[in-house]
Amino acid sequence: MSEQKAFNVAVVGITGAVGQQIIRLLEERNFPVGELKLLASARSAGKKIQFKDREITVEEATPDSFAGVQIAFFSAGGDISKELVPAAVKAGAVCIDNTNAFRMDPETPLVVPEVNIGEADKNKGIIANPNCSTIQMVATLKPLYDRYGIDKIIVSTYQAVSGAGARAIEELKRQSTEAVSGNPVNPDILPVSSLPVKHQIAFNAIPQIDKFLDNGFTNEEMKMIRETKKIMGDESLKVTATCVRIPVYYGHSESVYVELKSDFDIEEVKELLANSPGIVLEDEPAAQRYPLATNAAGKLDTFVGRVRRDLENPRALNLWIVSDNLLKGAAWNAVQIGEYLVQQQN
Ligand code: NAP
Ligand code: 3JN
Repeated sequence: MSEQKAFNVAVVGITGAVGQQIIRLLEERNFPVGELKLLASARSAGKKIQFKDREITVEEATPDSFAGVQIAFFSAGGDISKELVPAAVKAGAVCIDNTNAFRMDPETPLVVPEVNIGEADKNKGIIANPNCSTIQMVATLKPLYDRYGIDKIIVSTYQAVSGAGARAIEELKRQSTEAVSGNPVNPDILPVSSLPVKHQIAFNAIPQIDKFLDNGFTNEEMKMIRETKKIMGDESLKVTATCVRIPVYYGHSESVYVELKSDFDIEEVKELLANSPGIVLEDEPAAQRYPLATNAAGKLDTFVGRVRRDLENPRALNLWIVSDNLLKGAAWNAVQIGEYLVQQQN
């Protein structure tokens, strides 16, 4: 970003997988940071973190942490957001919240910049960042929604372990070594839920992300269903989801079947996707070129390929969508919203 008025910024959850990406992006994007508060739990208080030429000491996040803060990024879990976001708003900050705490609150905009950045203008101090799996799907489907209308979406996800935090990344490393060396594999973290039952993630696929709800869907699946409707501003949209954890470190992949409301030309669909902001079309079956988590990791864009008309329903498409879950799925979407706020005030 070019030189602009500086903003006092706080990052809550700075020591986590998402918080680390947020600070890296603030640095790389030359976000106009004035004072910077780096906050985490009491366990991390006193740790030193480098931001550009400053060495900043991590402080425990408390309701008193936000005096003078103008923009606060939250990624320390829903309970911390429920407790501290209201205090930050009271202190005058606009909070960009990566958690589930306020996403479905009718007063809180749920924003994916490529889809509905204008909603951010309606904020009353909180802007919610959607779930990672939702973000990459709606960012890709929005141009199709605008051009053809969408009736139904059926999505199956293949989600990286980093979506479950820094400890889940370590778990996959440890289990992979245990399995390859022929030792017993000891599951400890996944699936994340309050039950003590854990499953092996190395060389496996776990069809559960987050806890089960009474309707048989998991919380992650219900987030995708509800958030997609809210972001698209269309409660009539039919959405169903199956969310699966796979042994990949970074990058969520999604197989998406989408029924459009009008006829389409498949080449026009590809052109539309290729020309959409934040979307990269990678679709050359003859060259075996399509999106891969290993290629998407570390990138800000969302990648789409395997674009093909359904054989049974001529108004339906099948797509393969991949993005870095910690970047576009969390930190980058949040920093993009931050950049928009900065732009609006300059
Ligand atoms: P993580 O790697 O486990 O990091 C958790 C962070 O929260 C750490 O900085 C931790 O600080 C901090 N924290 C924990 N308890 C705290 C407390 N009592 N007070 C203040 N800070 C506390 O998890 P992550 O992957 O970064 O995810 C963090 C949160 O971001 C998730 O819970 C979720 O709500 C959100 N998230 C959103 C998406 C998305 O799809 N948009 C994706 C992933 C995560 P310590 O190091 O001091 O414990
Ligand atoms: O597991 C994943 O791949 C994504 C996880 C996201 C997540 C993890 C813990 C809490 C969320 C989220 O952003 O939906 C939350 C939350 O809702 O706060």
